[in-house]
Amino acid sequence: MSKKKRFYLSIGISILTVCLGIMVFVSICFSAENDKVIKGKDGAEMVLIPSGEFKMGSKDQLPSEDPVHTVKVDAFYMDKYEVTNAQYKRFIKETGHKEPEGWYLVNTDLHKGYINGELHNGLKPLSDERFNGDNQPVICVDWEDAKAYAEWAGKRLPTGAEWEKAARGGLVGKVYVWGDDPIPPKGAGNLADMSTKKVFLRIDFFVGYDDGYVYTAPVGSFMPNGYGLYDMAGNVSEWCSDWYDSDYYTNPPKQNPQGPESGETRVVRGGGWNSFPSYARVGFRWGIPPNDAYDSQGFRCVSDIK
Ligand SMILES: [Ca+2]
Ligand SMILES: [Ca+2]
Repeated sequence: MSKKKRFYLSIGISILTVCLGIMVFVSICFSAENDKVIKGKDGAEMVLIPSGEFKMGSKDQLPSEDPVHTVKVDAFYMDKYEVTNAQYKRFIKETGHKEPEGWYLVNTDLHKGYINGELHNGLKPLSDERFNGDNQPVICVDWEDAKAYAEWAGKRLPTGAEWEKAARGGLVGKVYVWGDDPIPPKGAGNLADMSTKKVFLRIDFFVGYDDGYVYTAPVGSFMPNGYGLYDMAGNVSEWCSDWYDSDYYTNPPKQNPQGPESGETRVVRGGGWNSFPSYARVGFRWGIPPNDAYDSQGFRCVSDIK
């Protein structure tokens, strides 16, 4: 082979190698991009929440949120939206699981002031037109219902730490998922707002904010957070897997905390359509007995990286 031919051959091989390298790089990038969103067995879109440390808890709020501490959480997938009526109906159809039936505590401090002559005792969420749209979140599911759904879908409920990392969406030290502003920006979420106030006259609500929904809104109606998750503040509050202990943050595990070994109530996060504004704070956590069900209570699922 002449010197000239060898020269052109080596140029050709170099170009081919570079092209192959670019193709491999692009294909890796696309595959990583595709893996950021998957579909669960129940058809729900799930987004990748990356592994890493985050600051859990709130400063200058309630003792149960204090102290702010660093927690590392492994990567996981989380449902982009709260579980909907349509998804829950399919679960009922395929498993024979009982339909949710609502009831409402009227004489506790927690709910005092919410009632405007309207009791939700015996509410049938799947036939009540205020709540039964296919894309509205399922309500009145207790913790056992939520766990059973998650298992049917090949998923699980999030830990409190997973929920909070996901809800913060990469923001650090903020009071709400939208930032620190006590008046939520337009489209922040379905919260106890001026629309709710028109029906529930004594409700404690976000003054100066109107999202247009008295009850639950179709999931995904408002803006997503930094991880592409919807309704992490409001619409329905969400069950987590942990037992609740108000002192848990005094000595929490630094990596993938699972909550206390035992307890009487399970952790609930995020606040719902009728919650006190403080319940919508991203660091706020509280506990509800696992067999209680409310008209502002729902859930979403997570799954591990396979
Ligand atoms: Ca609202
Ligand atoms: Ca929610």
